[in-house]
Amino acid sequence: MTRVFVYGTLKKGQPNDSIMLDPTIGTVKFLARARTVDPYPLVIATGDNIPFMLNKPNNGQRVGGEIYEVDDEMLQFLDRFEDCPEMYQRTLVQLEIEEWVGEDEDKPKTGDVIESFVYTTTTYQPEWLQYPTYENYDTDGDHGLKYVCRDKRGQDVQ
Ligand code: PCA
Repeated sequence: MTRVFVYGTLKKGQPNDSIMLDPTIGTVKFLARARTVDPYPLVIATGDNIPFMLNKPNNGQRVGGEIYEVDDEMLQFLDRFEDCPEMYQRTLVQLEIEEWVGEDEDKPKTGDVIESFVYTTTTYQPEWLQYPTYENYDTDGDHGLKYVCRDKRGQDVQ
């Protein structure tokens, strides 16, 4: 099992959350809500309004999200879904626990720091560094940049 921190469309209530809830893909356990220890720029970019956490720590804001434990099947699915390593790279990040909901015996406490994988990118356009940054991604936020869901042939599906 592997820990993955999600901060974008995979979070609960966001456009791709059904992936994390689909038992036919793999096994997933929701562990905690958390926030990155270091600030990172979380921007919304491309014509499809895709959220990206840029791999440029100490810029932007501390990013909020959810930590899951996933099996190898789900991890492989997520790597393909996130077009890793071309579009995103799966890197390690330090996270401060806000609320642990997992059942573990010696479960971390609020304020503890743990490490997890996260999909960040280094392959961004330089101008993305000028874009507004967000603490908590929401496709329906005031920014008006709603995520565009497309299938593999580029057709809008919503
Ligand atoms: N999906 C991944 C990375 C950005 C995105 O939309 C996530 O939710 O963490």
